Amino acid sequence: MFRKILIANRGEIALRVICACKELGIRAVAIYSEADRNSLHVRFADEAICIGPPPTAKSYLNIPAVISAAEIANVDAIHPGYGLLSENANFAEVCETSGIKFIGPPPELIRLMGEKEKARGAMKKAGVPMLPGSDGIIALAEEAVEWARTIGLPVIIKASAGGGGRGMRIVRKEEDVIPLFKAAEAEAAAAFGNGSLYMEKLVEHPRHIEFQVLGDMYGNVVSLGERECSIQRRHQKLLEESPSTQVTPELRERIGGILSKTLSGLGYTNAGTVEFLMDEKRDLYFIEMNTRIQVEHPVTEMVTDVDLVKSQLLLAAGERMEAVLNGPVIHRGHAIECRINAENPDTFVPSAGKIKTFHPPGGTGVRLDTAAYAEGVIPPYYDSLIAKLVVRGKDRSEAISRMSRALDMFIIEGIFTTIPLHKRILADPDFRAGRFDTTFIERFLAKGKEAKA
Ligand code: MV4
Repeated sequence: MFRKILIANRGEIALRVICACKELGIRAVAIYSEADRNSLHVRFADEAICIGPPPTAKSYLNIPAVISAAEIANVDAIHPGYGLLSENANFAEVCETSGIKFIGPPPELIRLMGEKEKARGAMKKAGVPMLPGSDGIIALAEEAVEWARTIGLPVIIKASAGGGGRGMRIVRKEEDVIPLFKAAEAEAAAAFGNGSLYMEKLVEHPRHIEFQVLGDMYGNVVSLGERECSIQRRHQKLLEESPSTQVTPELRERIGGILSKTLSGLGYTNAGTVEFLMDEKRDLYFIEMNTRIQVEHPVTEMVTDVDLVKSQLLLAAGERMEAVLNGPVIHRGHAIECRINAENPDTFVPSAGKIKTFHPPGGTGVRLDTAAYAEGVIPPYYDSLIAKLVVRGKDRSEAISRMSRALDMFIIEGIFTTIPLHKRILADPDFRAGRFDTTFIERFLAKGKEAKA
């Protein structure tokens, strides 16, 4: 097992990794920017090293600074958390060449899954259900017209280097293919330094459902079931749950089986998330794979009782899957996570500053992952996620009641938070009935505006 690891992250996820280290008897080294001197990840780590000024480009994203800290602290491994350097294949490669284990899949797999159209090709070849689409990159706008005819309108043009919806265009009319292709190409080139595009059949009103996987170094890959992530605004998830009301045990088994076989064949190791769209016929189609631990991993932990971050550390150290999991993966009850952001709940404008009052909710079935505290300061430089409120109940109805009361008992004063928005979502009749897809939040917010006007 590792003796000491460096955590190349901040905020709640850095604390989450520290929890796993403490329980496994591993020493944790924090890195921090000048804005994070008083952060809890610095306080709870065994050692902490300041790596630079507040902007991420000069601190948490500065690979030479992170590697130097790892070398000075003499760590065995680096956990990248999510965001920041977590899906940077070059960083993973630099770690390995410096003799430091990168806690994640091999760099080649990070690179493969980062090229969305290559990931699609690899997963399709192995039998993962796929939407009709272009075979590979479309080099010219004229070829895009041919593909749109073959696939059938409406289609969606996507950036191969993409993510977060940038470089994406929906096309409904043939005459729009060329101009929208050119617009997507320019946007992708500007955003990612790579204008490569591919095309897929458009799924109208999709649900976003993702599967959690874990792999060991001996070819064993297991699926831990799905998370329903359709409640999103501008590609930022607001609330996630598990299980999905739309996934039957049979579907969960079938997709899980396909994923373990496919990812084992690709040599996948450590934690990963496979994203699918579900259409109105309840069929699932692969869209992309994330090679990191995700923000919403606690909902899977709550229903499976598997500690995913501990599992990451054990698997990266070479433990076998059967030693990491305590028997077969069982799904019990229902979990919901609300992402609490330091934002105005009506305008979504970030709200940095000092927290004056902080009262965390507790009680049966309630988990709070946060690095926030009373008198603590939320700096303006980073992601606005400040807490993840997660509940488990015996069923979806109990989880919803429990989340509502936990939100009522969560007090944060001094900054704006999205707590009031979550209270309203939990009270929505369509949400409560499980009647929603990725277009839910837009209608929900429009209703709210009308009510106020
Ligand atoms: C799609 C789609 C419909 N059809 N692909 C958006 C981000 C990117 N990761 C994938 N996305 C989508 N891909 C096909 N073929 C609709 C979306 C989409 C979406 C997906 C998941 C969650 C929220 C979304 C919001 C708008 C569009």
